[in-house]
Amino acid sequence: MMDETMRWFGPGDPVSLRDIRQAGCAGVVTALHQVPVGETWTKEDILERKALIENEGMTWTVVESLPVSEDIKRRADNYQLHIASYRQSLYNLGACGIRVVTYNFMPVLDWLRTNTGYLLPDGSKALYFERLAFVAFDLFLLARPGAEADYSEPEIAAARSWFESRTPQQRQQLFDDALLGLPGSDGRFTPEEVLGALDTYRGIDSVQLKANLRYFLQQVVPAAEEAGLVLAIHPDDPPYPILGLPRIVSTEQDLEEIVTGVPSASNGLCFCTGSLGARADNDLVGIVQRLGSHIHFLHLRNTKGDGEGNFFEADHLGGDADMFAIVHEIFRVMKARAVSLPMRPDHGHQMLDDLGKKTYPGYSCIGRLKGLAELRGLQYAVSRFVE
Ligand code: DNO
Repeated sequence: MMDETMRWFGPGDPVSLRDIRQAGCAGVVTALHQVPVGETWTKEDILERKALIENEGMTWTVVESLPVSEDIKRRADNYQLHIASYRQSLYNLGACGIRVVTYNFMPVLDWLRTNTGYLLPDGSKALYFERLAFVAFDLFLLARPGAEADYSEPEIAAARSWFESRTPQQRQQLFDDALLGLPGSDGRFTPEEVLGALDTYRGIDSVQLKANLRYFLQQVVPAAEEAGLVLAIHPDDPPYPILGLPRIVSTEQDLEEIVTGVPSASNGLCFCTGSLGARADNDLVGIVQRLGSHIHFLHLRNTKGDGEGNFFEADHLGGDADMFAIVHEIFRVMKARAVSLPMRPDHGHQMLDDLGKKTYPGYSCIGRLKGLAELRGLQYAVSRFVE
């Protein structure tokens, strides 16, 4: 069976470890969000977090994320210092018994949605990416210099009328949702901060960013090997360039280049069906078939797109991804490798009692519990007949 886990944002998370335990999880996915990016995670801090989890009868199965600093991604300023810290954090995590570390290499912003409270017909709420809202955000709220060049004339006109039909509150909501801080922090970016950060990527195209990722991996993969743990890179979300920034972990080819570029059992992938699945040209089942030996962590969720760049987060077994076929293929991989891969139900709808609670967008308890229960049923069924 897959190893069922849930993400926990630490002691400040309104979802408690007890909740996660009651959802039936044996494992927890968490990070030391309080440590500034670029600094070392000490053994003391790691052990303290580990003890909290173990006291609730679970294990700390995966670190998500050990964040990669912007300096490292740009290979500038303090990148060497940050890489040294990263290596040390890996040694410390390994010494404390952690075996899987997830990270991403998305410049400036992690995942991005234009609406974190998209109302579904039954009154529950989902995360939504609306193309026109995003274009309007880029052109009229962020007012990114040169942004017009990224869109066609009809698209700009449509975004303008979309924007003009919004109330000031709706515009503010779009702004807040799109610039939501990185997961695990309450911080929100200001437009000036974002524009300033975007500016630091001037001259860094996808070729350069790929070279920077490769350099980073050459530096940290040997440390991961020595520490006895595996790295799992998370794909871009959404999986294409945004705000003029390159994104290089979006397609099967990107994933393949990453694992073959620095070959090592410790240089692996986090297979996120929701992120990769937002691109119709990503063959999710095929990716598991062809790259399954490199997958160390699974994020299972589903998106529903309309073919025009808009998508919302659907039920875990609904949406565009064939979750049955994916889970079936994952079971084949686990059997061939004789491993149990950690998985978490990624995101969930805000529903029932959670509608009145403030939780991290996508990370309310009940929606994830529902997703996990559905995925659990699916995996029980699949495990009976996988050959
Ligand atoms: C979104 C998450 C991502 C993921 C990071 C990994 O909900 O899946 O934020 O944690 O990209 O580094």
